[in-house]
Amino acid sequence: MAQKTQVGIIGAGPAGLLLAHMLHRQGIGSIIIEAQTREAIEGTIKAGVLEHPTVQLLDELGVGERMHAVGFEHHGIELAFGGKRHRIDLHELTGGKSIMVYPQHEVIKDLVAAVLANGTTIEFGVRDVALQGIEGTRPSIRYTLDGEARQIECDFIAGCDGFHGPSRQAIPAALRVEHLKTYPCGWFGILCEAPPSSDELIYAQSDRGFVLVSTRTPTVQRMYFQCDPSDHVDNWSDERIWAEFHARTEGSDGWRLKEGRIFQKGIIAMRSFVCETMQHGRLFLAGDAAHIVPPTGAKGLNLAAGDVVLLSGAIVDFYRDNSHQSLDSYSARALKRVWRGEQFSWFMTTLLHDFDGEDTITRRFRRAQLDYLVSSRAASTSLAENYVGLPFEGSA
Ligand code: RFL
Ligand code: PHB
Repeated sequence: MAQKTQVGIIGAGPAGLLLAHMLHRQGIGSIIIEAQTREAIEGTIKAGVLEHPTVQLLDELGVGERMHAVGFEHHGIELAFGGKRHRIDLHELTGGKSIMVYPQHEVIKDLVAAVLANGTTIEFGVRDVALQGIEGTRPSIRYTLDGEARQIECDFIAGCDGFHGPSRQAIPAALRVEHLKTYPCGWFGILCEAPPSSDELIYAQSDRGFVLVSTRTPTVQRMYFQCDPSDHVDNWSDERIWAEFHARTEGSDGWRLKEGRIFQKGIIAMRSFVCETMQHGRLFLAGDAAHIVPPTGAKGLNLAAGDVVLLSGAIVDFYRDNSHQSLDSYSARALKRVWRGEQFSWFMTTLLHDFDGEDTITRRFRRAQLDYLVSSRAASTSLAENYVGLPFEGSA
């Protein structure tokens, strides 16, 4: 079976869904194909923090209602080190900006509902996806659904299929420069039934390694501690997990993390990756398909949103003015914001994690940088403006 549309979108993550919705609002048709089921994408626990520009974008697109109703706007974060907690007042330092703690799977639910409501087709559970003819003017995507061979013929393909998807590989290897850094640590993430331990996120550095205290709802908390990436969740009883969290977070002020029943555990790898270029012929990559960051800066989903703003704008320009100009410069423009987010994520990761075998001078440098960050307004402001998110290109 062959279908025709203007933009064929591979992947119903934040990037693919946002793109379909933005294109629809400009009268441009698309079809999304997704490898997983709707239940799976709406239930996978991932990101928690939305930057100020992402929140604004979701509002502009009319999909921000539930986010404001059940998400939490935070005006600051805390950096904990040397037994003390230090507040970074994001709101004051950035002229009134903030971040939103709202889980990625809730964003996905909002976007899937909006995209289906506007009449866009999402085909879930596809297999054997192959991109064809991207160097010509009429590319196509072949795939199977329930064993039946299918095809989408389109003007453009948007590769929004995450780090492991096939789109990036469709760019000839000789035309791709891939930059990769693997960190010698992972994050052990838990979800637990407990009240919040803090009104704001805590990024804690200690000699035993990093801890992040985040939240989901008034009764569900999200927390992470730095671990060996090759460790296994079965090695960690609930008791051992809590002992590790306490040992890494307790300081001189008597503050103590609140415990609760742990109902989800997982280990996450930490990588920085960028693919240059993000486009080839009629194929355009967006989001994790082209770049990933370690989660310490809370940037991945937000970088995906920035890509989609540029890509949808370029596609709109093409249909409105018959101009290739914005499309041709998509990768170069997108990569500027991507590299900023990549550098910030690396900075936050190396600032807050301890790595085995480090020399003592590196540890002292880290402490000097942390002291500077919390004592200099200039340094705090730089952290704050990156954390709340730099403006998307072309937006205020
Ligand atoms: P996604 O979300 O990976 O979506 C890609 C989609 O493509 C589908 N797919 C295919 N579909 C069809 N055919 C194929 N052959 C396919 N292969 C794959 C997949 O099933 C999937 O549905 O990429 P996208 O849209 O680029 O979005 C990126 C974000 O998901 C990611 O960057 C964030 O989750 C990163 N991240 C965070 N980002 C933030 O902005 N703020 C945060 O606070 C934050 N915290 C995090 C995070 C990621 C984490 N993990 C789990 C890696 C915390 C964690 C723990
Ligand atoms: C989360 O709540 O999952 C979260 C928050 C901040 C980060 C990463 C993840 O930097």
